[in-house]
Amino acid sequence: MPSDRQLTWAHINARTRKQLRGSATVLAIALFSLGSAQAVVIDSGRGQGNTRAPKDDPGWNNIGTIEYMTGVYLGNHWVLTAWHVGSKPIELGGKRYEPVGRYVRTQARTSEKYLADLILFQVREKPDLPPINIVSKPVEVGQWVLMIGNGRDRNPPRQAWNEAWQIVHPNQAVYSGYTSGGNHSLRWGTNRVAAIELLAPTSEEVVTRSFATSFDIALPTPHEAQASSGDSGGPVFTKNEDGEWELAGIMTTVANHPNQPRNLLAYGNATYAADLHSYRDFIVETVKTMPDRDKDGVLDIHDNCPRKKNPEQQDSNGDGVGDACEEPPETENKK
Ligand SMILES: [Ca+2]
Ligand SMILES: [Ca+2]
Ligand SMILES: [Ca+2]
Repeated sequence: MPSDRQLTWAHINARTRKQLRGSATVLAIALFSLGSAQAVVIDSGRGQGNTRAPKDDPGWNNIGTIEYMTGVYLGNHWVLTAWHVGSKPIELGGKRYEPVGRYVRTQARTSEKYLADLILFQVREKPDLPPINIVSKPVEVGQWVLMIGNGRDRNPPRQAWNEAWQIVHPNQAVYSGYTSGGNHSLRWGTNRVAAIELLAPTSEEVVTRSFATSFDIALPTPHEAQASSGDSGGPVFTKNEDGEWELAGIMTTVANHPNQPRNLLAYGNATYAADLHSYRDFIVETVKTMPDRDKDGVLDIHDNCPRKKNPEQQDSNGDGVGDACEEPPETENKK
């Protein structure tokens, strides 16, 4: 799965284009290119903070790292992340949780024709964490969000660039922002919803109902945030009318300025998040289930070969992988 595919503006459908252009906060951007969400970078301080749970915590402990990307533990063994992140081991609170079988996972659909960049998979061992609630109402433009991701750290000094992305004096800046560093940290930041009801295509088959935030230099939120490399799969939380946190989005893609180098984060960049309200029923229903996909009477989370019937669970070499799932001897495998 290409995790940092670049898409051109031409891929973005007409509706997205119109809405983004019509949105005040992103009006300044004439053209975008879309790429995978790369880390939460924040505008505040030296950009190195917010690596511990915020005081008003939406569920920090439920956010884990998947390789260098991000996922959310929802409850009942289920993890939600971006489809392009994949079902892989997730580290939560320093502990690694193995997914149930590589191919035991469920991808959300946008329509009959299109899949969404969202998957749910189960981990074998159950983390001792509270469940996370999915938004019950669609997000609105201007609504505050808190986003968490394992993105790259940014370097402290603000830079100014010309159209060709060369460093210039701030007086001559066409763009300004930051360079990203080499380290990844789980970090939270804040922003506001800039556009809603977007359709974000990341391939011919994958189109995700999304909302977007914009990395603003004017009137920023206190920890103005933009996704960077590694934030894919990270959560975007909002508060409901009762003041309770709900999970509203999963970060999937970023929109950059034309020809923007990948290691730069510029004001006016946008973060796209899958709009979970659109996929709510699917997610809520899935999280209630404890599947036994091969119907051999052994639940996926216990099955040592979850896609093949092996009710006896035989495992001759005791490596946790059932005989039914062991690779055939190499001699038979050669082509
Ligand atoms: Ca089974
Ligand atoms: Ca089985
Ligand atoms: Ca075995």
